[in-house]
Amino acid sequence: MSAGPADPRWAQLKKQFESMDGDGDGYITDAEFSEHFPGLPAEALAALDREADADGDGRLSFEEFIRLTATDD
Ligand SMILES: [Ca+2]
Ligand SMILES: [Ca+2]
Repeated sequence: MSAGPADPRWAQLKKQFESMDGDGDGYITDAEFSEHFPGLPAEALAALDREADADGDGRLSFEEFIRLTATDD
């Protein structure tokens, strides 16, 4: 599936993404992730990175974020 602006979850995800993107550059870095989820262990963060960072640039774009949170329903 692909989420887009027509998807009611899209606005919700966008809001969530922006709240995590501390410096507003459109990418979520490890540092921003751990700032948002202080209790998240480093290995969980690394696993998340491996799964979510599709282009391997070490940060999460909104597109990758959507892919990460997208479910098959
Ligand atoms: Ca950022
Ligand atoms: Ca990336």
